[in-house]
Amino acid sequence: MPRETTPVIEGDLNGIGMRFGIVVAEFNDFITLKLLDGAKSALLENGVLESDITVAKVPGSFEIPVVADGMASSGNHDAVICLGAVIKGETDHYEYVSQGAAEGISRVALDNQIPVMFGVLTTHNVEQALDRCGGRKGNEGESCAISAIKTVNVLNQINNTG
Ligand code: INI
Repeated sequence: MPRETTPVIEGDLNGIGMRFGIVVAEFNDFITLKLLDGAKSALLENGVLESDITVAKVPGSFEIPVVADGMASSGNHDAVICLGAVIKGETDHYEYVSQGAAEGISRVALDNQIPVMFGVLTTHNVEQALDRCGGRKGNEGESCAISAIKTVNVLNQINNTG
């Protein structure tokens, strides 16, 4: 008797025809603009058209979820990529901003049923953030863009639209 194979859905790295929203925080923009460069380059390298990328700037990471929700609910984007840099200071502010951003972003994804990527660095110091926006540890913006394309392709297969 022939063995059945288990169907596995895998998202490939083909972004042709996809539309993306990017929300980027201006706070710590010496980091976040590098995340934005990384995200845009990865989208363009994988077939996304420049005209299919919309960038929205917000003051800080705490404001990312509400604008990501606006983008996600507009129906104009296949996925939203959220970029920010929360760097630990001397007060508890860091905890509230990073928690608000993380919880808000995950809620936006589930409420709208589209991928909303968490590209908000939460680090103890500037050096750790620099390492992750094109330094020794790669570029989190680029990683998010790649993950976004793959996740859209997984969802498209599940919904049979891809
Ligand atoms: N916003 C950031 O994106 N990163 C930070 O490190 C940060 N710190 O440390 O304060 C930060 N604060 C601003 C915050 O996101 C809001 O813009 C502000 O609280 C107004 O809602």
